[in-house]
Amino acid sequence: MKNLKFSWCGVVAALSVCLTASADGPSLWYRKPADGNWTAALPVGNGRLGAMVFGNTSKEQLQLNEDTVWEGYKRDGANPAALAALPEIRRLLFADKNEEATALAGKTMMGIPTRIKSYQPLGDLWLEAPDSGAPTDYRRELDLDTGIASVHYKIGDVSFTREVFASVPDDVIVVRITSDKPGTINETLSMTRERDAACVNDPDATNRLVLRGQLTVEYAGQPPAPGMKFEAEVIALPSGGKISGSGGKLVVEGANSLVLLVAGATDYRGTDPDDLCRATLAKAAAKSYDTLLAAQVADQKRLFERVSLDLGSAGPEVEQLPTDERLGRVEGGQSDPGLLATYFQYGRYLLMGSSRPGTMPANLQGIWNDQIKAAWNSDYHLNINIQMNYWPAEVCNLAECHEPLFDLMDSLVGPGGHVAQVEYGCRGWVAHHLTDPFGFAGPADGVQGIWPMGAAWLAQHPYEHYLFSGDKEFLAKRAYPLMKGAARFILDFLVEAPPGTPMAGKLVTAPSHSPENKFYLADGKQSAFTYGATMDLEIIHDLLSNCIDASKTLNTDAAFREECESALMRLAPLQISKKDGRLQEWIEDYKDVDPRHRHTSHLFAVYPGHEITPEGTPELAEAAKKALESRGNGGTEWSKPWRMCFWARFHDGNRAYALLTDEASSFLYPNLFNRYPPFQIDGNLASTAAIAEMLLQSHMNSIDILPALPDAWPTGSVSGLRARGGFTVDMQWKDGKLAGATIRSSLDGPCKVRYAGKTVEFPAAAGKSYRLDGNLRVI
Ligand code: FUC
Repeated sequence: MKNLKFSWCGVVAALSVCLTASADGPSLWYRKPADGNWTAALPVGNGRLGAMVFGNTSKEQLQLNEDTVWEGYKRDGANPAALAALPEIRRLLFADKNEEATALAGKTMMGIPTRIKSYQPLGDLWLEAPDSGAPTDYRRELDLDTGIASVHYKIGDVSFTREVFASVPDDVIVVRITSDKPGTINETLSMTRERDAACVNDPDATNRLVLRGQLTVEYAGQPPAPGMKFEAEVIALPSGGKISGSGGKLVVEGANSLVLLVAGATDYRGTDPDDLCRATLAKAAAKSYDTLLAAQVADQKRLFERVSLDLGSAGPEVEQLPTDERLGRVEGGQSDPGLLATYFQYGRYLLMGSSRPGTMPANLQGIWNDQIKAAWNSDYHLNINIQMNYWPAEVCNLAECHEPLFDLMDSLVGPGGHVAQVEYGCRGWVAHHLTDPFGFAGPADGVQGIWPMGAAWLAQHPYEHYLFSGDKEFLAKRAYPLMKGAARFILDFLVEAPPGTPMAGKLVTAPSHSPENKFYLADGKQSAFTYGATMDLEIIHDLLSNCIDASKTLNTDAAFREECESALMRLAPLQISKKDGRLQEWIEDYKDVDPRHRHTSHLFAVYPGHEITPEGTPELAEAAKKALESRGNGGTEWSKPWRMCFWARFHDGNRAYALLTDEASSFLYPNLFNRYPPFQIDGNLASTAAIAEMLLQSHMNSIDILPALPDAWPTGSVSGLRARGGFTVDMQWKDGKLAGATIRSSLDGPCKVRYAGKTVEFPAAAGKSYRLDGNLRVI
């Protein structure tokens, strides 16, 4: 048996302690361990591999995730009974026979299987030190700027430091334990998983542990089938002392320091997970800790430091408090702009940690999940949640983190095309309200899942990616084909509302839902199933307009463009209620079952769309505002940031801020994860997007500076936000007024800037910066 080799450099290792001992940039920190509370543990992630670090001193837990550990196998879900039933379902819906339509659709249209399965944890890594007394001087921290979670404490007169990071460049989780007295590190390592895996010692290497397993897939009504094979491997690299291994454990005794490298993999992409883990670990183990650390820190800073935010301070005393105590103050109604700025940056950190080029997209919990059957399967929900996850990607200068979403879309084109044909007789590709990594594109989770707008909404994302970057090659090769396929489905799917209905002769969707809300029909019966829900019309307006613009930019597809134009002209118009002036959620003025429902789907056209704006469509904007008012300030952890975005688009920073304080005071766990409950990452990520939207907007062919600055942030600055058209914007403000802004352009083209009723326009050149004063004079 041999130990895997690891090169060590004490000098640079000492330097690394300095790097992480106390964070200069935004960080979360605590005076106590997470104590078994998963939502107090601190997340690290490289987009693919993640760990929740509990910070316990005698029995440390790293709860591990790998982003392809999912129960399931390839299935698109198409139901062959759907197509024959579709005309009758439509007829029933147009005749107000919603109950009968629901029953028939439930029998014929639901995906096979009718539900998807859960994303699951990889396992747990445990580090047990002999209990030699209570720790003192305890501090644990997550430095967002370096991505390092650290724990510092003393036992007696020995100081211990543990550092953990998930490296993108080396694709491993790295743990290092050091102390200030030689020979004091004693740890017993093991790995466990609730089911389907066992931990063994590697017969070829004394210092390697392997947690190996395979899932069983149990779709309802199907025989159990073998599922994903997965593996987590750890190698222990002590300096000094001795190491031994048996019974699925490694024992390190009397070491001066200890480095652990953790790899994780599945056979999702067809490669044996054991081969993947070994190859990754061999490469990482050939590097010194300081080389791994330096690569990690450089990579993290490269993305993270693109944006900085200062919203003011509650004073040095508050700034020095641990994160949970600051959260406690906010929960008690006190303001803390510094904590809100950290919360903003934490959203960027979480997106960086759960979505990097080549990984799966961020699911409902990013990549961090400790449950075998997670809430909503920790899946990809396409009727709001995954889109929210990506709202901060462009504006908050993390455009490359957007890429996994486009990969997911690519993977759905084939299965979604099959479902489009089999269920609807349409060309193009469709997705419904949720999906998984196995190409599931059919309706799931009951009739509310018959919402064939998933692809159409997703298609907004690659186009936005293009609008921010101006990358025409991306538009031609990736974005436009995805958009065109989604639009192709919609063009085939739209039907003329029949005579006798209020929109007779206009194009509508049928069947349709306004996610996941219900209304009363004239006969007093409730329904969620409908035709032509407002959100469908708004998504379609967005998609077809984007296709028209993109085809012009690319100078292609004149015939398809005309088809889009003609469908847009014939699309049923948005409706304002004659009863109360609200933008209607449904094509007919139905009464809501729950007027305070958590979804605000009919306001898609305000955000993330922009068909409705106070300047461009004042009447609709007024109606949308009334609809928003009547929805109230309640809702779930993700409802509020969406509402923040609406208020930002309505230029009401104080209303947006009120919701933000509500979110921070009532919907955060100690580790600042958003609390549904349980944890859902969409609220974190959408809050980050909403804060950005309060400071900068660019959906009106202009850069709108401080469009919704709340009174609570009179003085502050932000740098590095992105605006559509290839711009990066820095701004400073004082006493509630713009002090100055710098706009950097990466493209040649016109630049129009607006602030407080003033407008300036100038031709911008690629690579040039423009400095503006508080009156928008270019200086
Ligand atoms: C949507 C929401 C729920 C929840 C789920 C994951 O269906 O309506 O509130 O967030 O996604």
